[in-house]
Amino acid sequence: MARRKKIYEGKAKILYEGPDQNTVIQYFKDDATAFNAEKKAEISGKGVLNNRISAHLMTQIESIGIPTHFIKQINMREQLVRRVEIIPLEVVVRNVAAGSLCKRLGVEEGTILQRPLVEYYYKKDELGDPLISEEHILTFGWADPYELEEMVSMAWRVNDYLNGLFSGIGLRLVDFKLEFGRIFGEYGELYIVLADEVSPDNCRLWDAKTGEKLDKDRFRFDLGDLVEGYQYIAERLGLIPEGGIIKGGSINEQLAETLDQIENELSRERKLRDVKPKPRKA
Ligand code: AIR
Ligand code: ASP
Repeated sequence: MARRKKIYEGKAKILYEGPDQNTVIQYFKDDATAFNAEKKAEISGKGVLNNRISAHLMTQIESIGIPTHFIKQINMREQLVRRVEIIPLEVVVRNVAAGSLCKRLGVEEGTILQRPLVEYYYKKDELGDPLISEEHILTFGWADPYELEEMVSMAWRVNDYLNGLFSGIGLRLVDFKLEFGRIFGEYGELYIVLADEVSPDNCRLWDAKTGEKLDKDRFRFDLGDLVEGYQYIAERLGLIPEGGIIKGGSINEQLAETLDQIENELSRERKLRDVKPKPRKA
């Protein structure tokens, strides 16, 4: 552990060098931040739950043919991922109006959108991740037209897939944020893969029946215990038993590790898909 070289530390995760130059270890911290880190807290167990939920959702997404950076979960807090060059954009998909959309445009929270809305934000903490248009992305070269098309089509597919997955377990996928990365192949060919994490830190999830908010909005707006909401999501996904693995801030480590092992066995059988070269249009 001590010899590991830190590559980058973000608000919720740390990246360490992986066992080879094409991989990275992604460590999930317990830190929670909101409003560009104006609000901060350490929430015991958050990292463990996000690691687990994200590992599961990434594996599911990969299984429908969408390439991701995810390789495998290593332990309670860490996963092995492919080393990518992060595209400095946040791609947000919305099905129901909430959050900054309501604030910016005066739309009532809960309004069902006529069609999923895709938005882009420039990933730049100093500027508070501002909303941008396709024109900005192309003008400043943050992504080229091919990459943009690829990201949007992947975002739509992820949305369709996750909508079905969550509605099947009584949850409503309101919106979410994705990040993408570039991988360069042996011959300089380019692949765009889903990167970062897919977890309740980045998704708004409401209980379909009661409308209860189960995601990071609990922390942002003091709506209730964050771990309780995340555990509920993990329970519904079948990742942890009813009653959870975290009680009063302490984690049942033995149980968590056994569950990780089971999940890893399953994911070995699911066989991750190789990222196949996709020739760039000339
Ligand atoms: N998001 C955006 N920036 C950081 C995050 N996590 C996610 C939120 C929400 C969606 O993107 O978690 O699911 C839209 O956020 P907002 O604040 O623009 O309404
Ligand atoms: N995590 C981000 C921040 O600290 C945004 C958010 O999730 O609200 O600003």
